[in-house]
Amino acid sequence: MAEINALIFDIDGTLAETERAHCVAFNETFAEYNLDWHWNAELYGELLAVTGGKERIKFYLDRYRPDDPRPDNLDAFIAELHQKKTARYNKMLAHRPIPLRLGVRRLLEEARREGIRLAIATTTSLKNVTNLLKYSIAPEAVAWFEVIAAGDMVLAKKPAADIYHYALKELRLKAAQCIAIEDSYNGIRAATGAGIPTLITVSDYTRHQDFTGALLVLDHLGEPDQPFTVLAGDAGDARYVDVAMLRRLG
Ligand code: XBP
Ligand code: MG
Repeated sequence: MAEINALIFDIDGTLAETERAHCVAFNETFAEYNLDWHWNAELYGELLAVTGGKERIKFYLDRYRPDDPRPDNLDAFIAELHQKKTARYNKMLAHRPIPLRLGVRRLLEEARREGIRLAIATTTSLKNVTNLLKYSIAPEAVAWFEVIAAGDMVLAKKPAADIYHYALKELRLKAAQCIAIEDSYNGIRAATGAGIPTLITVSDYTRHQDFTGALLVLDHLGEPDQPFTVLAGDAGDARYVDVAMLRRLG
């Protein structure tokens, strides 16, 4: 049995299926600026290979619009677009909260009862995290998380391990004392790159990605009456992820 001191959660795709709302917010912002860019679901799936909204816009321009004229200060223009996108996305979180994925609330609440520390490691912007926690969990849920490592707090986003190194430093824990919960190839590369054992719950966009090195790959965390399906690894007799199961895995 491993002693687990902290659970470090990814946000997008792991806590909630947020990417559809991100995509809508990007497209509405492009329309507001009269840009003839439109990211359909298939293209967005490809663009998710690049984490971080600003980085994703830059990648899109380089890959799909190489001949478009560029404003003088492209980075500043992208930053402005991204700020508008973030504002739109946060309005959506408030007006129509995105439900947590199956088993997330139960596991968070159990971890809190058991004295296991909670942290976030994500590429998305800090405001997106705090508002998701506030509107989708509870007004006070931001305080449940001792460390929120997000967005531009590090230079290199996932799959770089920087955001997980940052979270470990803030938690003052070693990688082996934590478990990361992720949904994507970029996420597992980042977490395991920092040496953190990682559990995967696949999401809408990531089901067919490579999760080599995961402790376990599941369709979701499960509930007592809605067991998970194991996609890779050995979950023993467990039917849903709880603290006892994580201790056995870790
Ligand atoms: C999530 C992301 C984020 C969001 C957009 O990846 O890639 O970029 O799509 O957020 P992960 P911002 O779940 O691996 O952290 O626009 O705020 O960057
Ligand atoms: Mg994710």
